[in-house]
Amino acid sequence: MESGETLAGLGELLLSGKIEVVDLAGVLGPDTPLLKLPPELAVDTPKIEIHKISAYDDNGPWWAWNWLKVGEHSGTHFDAPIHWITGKDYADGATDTIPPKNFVAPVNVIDCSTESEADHDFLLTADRVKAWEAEHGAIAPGEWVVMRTDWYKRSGSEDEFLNANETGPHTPGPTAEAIEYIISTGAIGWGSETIGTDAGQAAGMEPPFPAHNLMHKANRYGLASLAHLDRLPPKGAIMIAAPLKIKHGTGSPCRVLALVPKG
Ligand code: 23J
Ligand code: MN
Repeated sequence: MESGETLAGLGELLLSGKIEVVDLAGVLGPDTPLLKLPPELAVDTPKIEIHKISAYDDNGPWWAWNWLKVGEHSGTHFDAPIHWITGKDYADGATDTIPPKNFVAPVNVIDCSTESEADHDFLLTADRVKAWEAEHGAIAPGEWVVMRTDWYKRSGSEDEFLNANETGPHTPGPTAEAIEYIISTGAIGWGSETIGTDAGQAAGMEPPFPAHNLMHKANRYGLASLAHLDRLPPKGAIMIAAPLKIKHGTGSPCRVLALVPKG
């Protein structure tokens, strides 16, 4: 393929709508659901605040602008390798040091929506990932793998989204073996529609929080609280997920986009 011609063709397909830009982000604001950790273990990320500086008024007569209070791991967001202790020493593992070529990559979408509706603690296994590959094609090095659960449909209510009871949060996610297998394919990252990349009950897994522990140990990335994965094909979309270039940042809210062939 001649790259200049291919890119010009992409431009035409985008302008004509034959390639659609799908928004995979949720709204970032005071009502965005946030992770709640056991108080004996950890301090939580603070509630998001949007503060007005001016809105065409005495504080700025011709302009409107705000300032934000927002944790790195809020809403639809990117997990960098240094987020976890297992990835802390990667020089190219922070939001400001990850090679930008890794922010644009093909995405594999594993549909677990039926299972996740029937079982809120549904776990994606390595065998299930291999069965998906047998049906749709192999996961290639440098690609993303994301788990479609339709969980984003609950994001209007923090209680429904976190789905916690006296036994903790109940949300779908991957097993440690599934993550190990995904790493072995050379995939660049793992994404989910839930509050984090791990299942609700992942604190009790071995290792605890395997998506975080193992992916970041392998210098791979995470995406959490993705939306609208039901609008993507199993294969064939390109995902753009670029975190803010926060100095030594561990993650960042992210406007994740997908380029999807139409028709
Ligand atoms: C900190 C501690 C545990 C978890 C998380 C953060 C996340 O899910 C996150 O947003 O990276 S599970
Ligand atoms: Mn995170």
